[in-house]
Amino acid sequence: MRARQQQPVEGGFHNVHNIMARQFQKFGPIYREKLGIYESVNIINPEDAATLFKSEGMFPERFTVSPWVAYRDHRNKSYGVLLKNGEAWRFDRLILNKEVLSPQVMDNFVPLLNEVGEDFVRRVRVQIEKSGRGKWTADFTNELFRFALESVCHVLYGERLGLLQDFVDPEAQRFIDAVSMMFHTTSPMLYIPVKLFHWINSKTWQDHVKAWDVIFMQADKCIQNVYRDLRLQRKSAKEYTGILSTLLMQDKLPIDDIKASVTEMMAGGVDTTSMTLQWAMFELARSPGVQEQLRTEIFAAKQAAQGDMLKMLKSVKLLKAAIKETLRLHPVAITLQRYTMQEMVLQDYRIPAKTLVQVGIYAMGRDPKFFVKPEQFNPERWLMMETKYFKGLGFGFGPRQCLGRRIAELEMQLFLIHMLENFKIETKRGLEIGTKFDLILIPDKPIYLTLRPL
Ligand code: HEM
Ligand code: 2DC
Repeated sequence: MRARQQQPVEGGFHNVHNIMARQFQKFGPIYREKLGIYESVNIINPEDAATLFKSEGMFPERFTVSPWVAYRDHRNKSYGVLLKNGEAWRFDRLILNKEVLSPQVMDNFVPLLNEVGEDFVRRVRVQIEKSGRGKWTADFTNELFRFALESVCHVLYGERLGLLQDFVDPEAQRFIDAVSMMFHTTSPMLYIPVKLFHWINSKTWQDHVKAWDVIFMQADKCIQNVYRDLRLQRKSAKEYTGILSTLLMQDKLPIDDIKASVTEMMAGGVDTTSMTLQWAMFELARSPGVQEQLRTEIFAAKQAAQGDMLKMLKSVKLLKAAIKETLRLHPVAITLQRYTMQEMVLQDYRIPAKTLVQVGIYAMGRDPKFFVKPEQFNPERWLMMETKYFKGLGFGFGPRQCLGRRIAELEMQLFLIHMLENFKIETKRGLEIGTKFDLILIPDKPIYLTLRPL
């Protein structure tokens, strides 16, 4: 009997998030763990996360995903901010922050991302029309990959790839598949010296290299296009022409460093927002009441803003809370990690300097100690909660937090605004979807959703 019954917490690699949640139940809010050749101290309390992040200093370092570094060394490519550390990281990061994360540039992104959101709605309408059944039922994974890549490329390059049309450039689809393959082949090599895989020339390492090769080749094509247009002065100096061309014109960063970070952003912008949006739609389909509340808020905000999208975005509090709530239950990253800079005390334990500490944000988000009725999808909790102190950590924290955070947030807000304005999102009742660790956390089976015009 045991062999047939799938135990809720078992089965190694793809299940590390549940294993970690169980360890916290077993050992309490702090425990030590050996991960292959690495050791880490794992914590779950928001207060401990606060202690950790408040002492992180000017050059925070997270766990190094060594296969990603190994690929760049193998091909002799520069590291972007994702993989740099110390002074070199900070130098690049401060320049990038200005163009990617600062509030001043958000206004430039809104029209670009809005256009992509509107095109997605148009595409859904066409599909509904084609179906002849007044609705569209599908696994939206690839549709959302295309939406996310189209979005991030529009802000990076100031250009459309046309991924929401019927005919999609096979090269763009190859890029999308390569990013998923890159994540998928990372996890088996995560805690083992990559050199081992290298030496035995394992299939995993080969596939990993092939995936990054496709990613870098495609990104390079996009970058060259923008570079050429800039030299030929094809674009007027007035309009906003995207992150890359701004960085190129500034000439503060060497071109290889610009390329490295832009490639990381292009790759980092696909599976992250798309999976989060898929989870958000799934949760909204399961909570029609919440879905209707959001719709009401959106219609009211639209009325008040009179077509001014920037203004509208300022008054959709519940929608923003819904995205936070989605990331609480379905974070992209299972943990946040930092190497301690100085010695510190967590839960009465003395943690030496240079220790790898992981904040289990997946486990935290599902623990009743920190969230009342954690299993419930309840965006309002973020508007009422007595303390949100170090609980909303989906994008990380501090100077090393997600560089794409503001792009991701805007992209997801605009997507959901347009979708909820136009369609009802439905799913089969009682459908349970689990989570799978594939370096990032993703659904463990396809999610079928139905979109129906309002
Ligand atoms: C880093 C989450 C979307 C680019 C991170 C980190 C997290 C994260 C947790 C680590 C932060 C830390 O250690 O404190 C997410 C989530 C996303 C998302 C939940 C969407 C829902 C994006 C997008 C881009 C991006 C759209 C590209 C535009 C990056 C980069 C880093 C990073 C470059 C490394 C930054 C550094 O080391 O300085 N992300 N991310 N992410 N993310 Fe995102
Ligand atoms: C994976 O134990 C599990 O945003 C490890 O857009 C610890 C770890 C370290 C770094 C994390 C990684 C985990 C998950 C994926 C993250 C990554 C930092 C950035 C990356 C969270 C939790 C991600 C997805 C970036 C990826 C950009 C890349 C495609 C160029």
